[in-house]
Amino acid sequence: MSDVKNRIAVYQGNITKMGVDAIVNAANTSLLGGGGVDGAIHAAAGPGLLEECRELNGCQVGQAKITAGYDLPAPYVIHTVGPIWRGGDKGESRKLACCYYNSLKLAHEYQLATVAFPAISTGVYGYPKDQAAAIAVKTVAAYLEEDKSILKVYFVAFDKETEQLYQKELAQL
Ligand code: AR6
Repeated sequence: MSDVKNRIAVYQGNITKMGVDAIVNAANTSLLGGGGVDGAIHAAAGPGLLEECRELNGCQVGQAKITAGYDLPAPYVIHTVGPIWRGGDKGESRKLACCYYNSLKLAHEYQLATVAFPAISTGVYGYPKDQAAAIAVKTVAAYLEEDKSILKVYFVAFDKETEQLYQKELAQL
């Protein structure tokens, strides 16, 4: 796991500033924008992003779609839709893991080497932050073990608590 650990980093800050090949957006099924990180990404990318999203016909929970990054430093945005937390017995953990897995699969298909994730579902969608961090780190680590073409994954935490949760999970790898 040591190689995988070296390919994962935790950042606290604003994902729209990340100069990586792709940033991941925690979108909703319409892909037509919203609040939280979705709103921040659309605001920073400019109107071209929404225009391209209109052509995508939405996205299902756990799936991922890709667009250009427009005015963002990142040339691509991978849009994924996290599950809404409904108590934990409605397949939420599997759906959240799918978000990470399918986003990385898409990055691989586009030959992208560096990807930054926000803490999907942990804002408006109410997923418990500790459980979400565990799923995020474990799913990404397992993926990186199998796919050497992705060189680095950044977990971008907006708040200190989330950053510490990621650090704790990373230490356990
Ligand atoms: N950079 C990094 N992380 C951020 C940023 C940012 N600029 N802004 C917020 N976060 P949320 P969800 C963190 O609510 O729970 C939208 O309206 C935030 O602190 O953005 O998946 C969509 O359109 C939290 O830790 O996404 C959907 O309708 C994390 O990003 C719905 O919200 C996710 O919070 C999706 O809800």
